[in-house]
Amino acid sequence: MENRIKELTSNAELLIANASDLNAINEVRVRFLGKSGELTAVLKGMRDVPVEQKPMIGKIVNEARDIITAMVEDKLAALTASSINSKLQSESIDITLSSKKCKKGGLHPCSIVVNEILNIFTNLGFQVKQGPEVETDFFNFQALNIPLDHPAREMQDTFYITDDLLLRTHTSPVQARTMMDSQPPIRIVNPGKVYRPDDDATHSPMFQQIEGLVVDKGITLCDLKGILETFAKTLFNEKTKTRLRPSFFPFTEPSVEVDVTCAVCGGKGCRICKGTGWIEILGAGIINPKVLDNCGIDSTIYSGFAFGFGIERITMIKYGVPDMRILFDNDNRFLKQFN
Ligand code: 2U9
Repeated sequence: MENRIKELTSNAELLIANASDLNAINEVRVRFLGKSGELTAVLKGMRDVPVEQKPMIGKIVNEARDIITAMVEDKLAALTASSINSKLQSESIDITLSSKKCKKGGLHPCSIVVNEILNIFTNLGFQVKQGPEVETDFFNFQALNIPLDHPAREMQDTFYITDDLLLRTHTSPVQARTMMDSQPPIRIVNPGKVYRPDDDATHSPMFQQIEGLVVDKGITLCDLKGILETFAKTLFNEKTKTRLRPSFFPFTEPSVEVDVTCAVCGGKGCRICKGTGWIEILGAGIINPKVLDNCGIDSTIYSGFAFGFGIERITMIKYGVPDMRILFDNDNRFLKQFN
């Protein structure tokens, strides 16, 4: 019995030493220590050992089991460590490799212009307000004194959703809503998308506007001129001059169109300003008292001015873009010039 145990231990030692992977060492463990293993069989045979030899043989069997168990565990630990190491080596990432160059995005030129303009007006004390793009006939037309027979209300000039709902044709409804919600003093600018069924080199069915509105006691055309002069000098350059020409809008009276000296030629006349030295940038005027009354503001106490311009048009003037459609193509060769 004693010899059998010694032989078994040295067999196990040899097999453990030769086990080259986790599967092999597991097989050795099962072969000697498993339920039907060789050492387990010896342990089971203890019942046939004469009583006086049992303590001695029992001790040898237990020692053999402890030795084999320890050898299996050591080998298991060594094989696990070496398998982790080789995995770490084969799967290692070379962090010194330089990465692929990532192209940086940038703002669309119209967004650059919107941000610049909002910055100018917020520095002058205006608040930025936005509103819905789907509007009611009331806020888009009636409140603004645009009569039922006005051409802007025709099917071919407005995108109608129902008889009463439409895609707003200007951001003026946001101003009408603000006047209905609050009392003067009001100083707001309203950026946003507007929609009209036009599509050519200077018109797009969707374009962006910024409109502004000031309502308070004693507001005159001089306040409008002062604000717009400051605006034009900041947006273009300090030398920019401004002139007002008479015009007509149902929501303002008097109404004006505002020209600035051409930023490209400085007013001498060039291709951009068609030789005139002047470029029209926006429309404006003193708010028609009917509009103030329609929107719940007493026109006998308050007066105000309003102005509006198209962002794409300002962007084209500022950067000399010849065709509005270029602004909507999103051709990267064009866009990357701005970043
Ligand atoms: C209210 C009262 C008055 C806003 C105004 C203009 C003049 C104007 C056009 C310029 C080119 C629109 O982008 S464009 O097509 N806008 O000429 N807009 S005064 O007047 C208002 C607005 C709201 C309650």
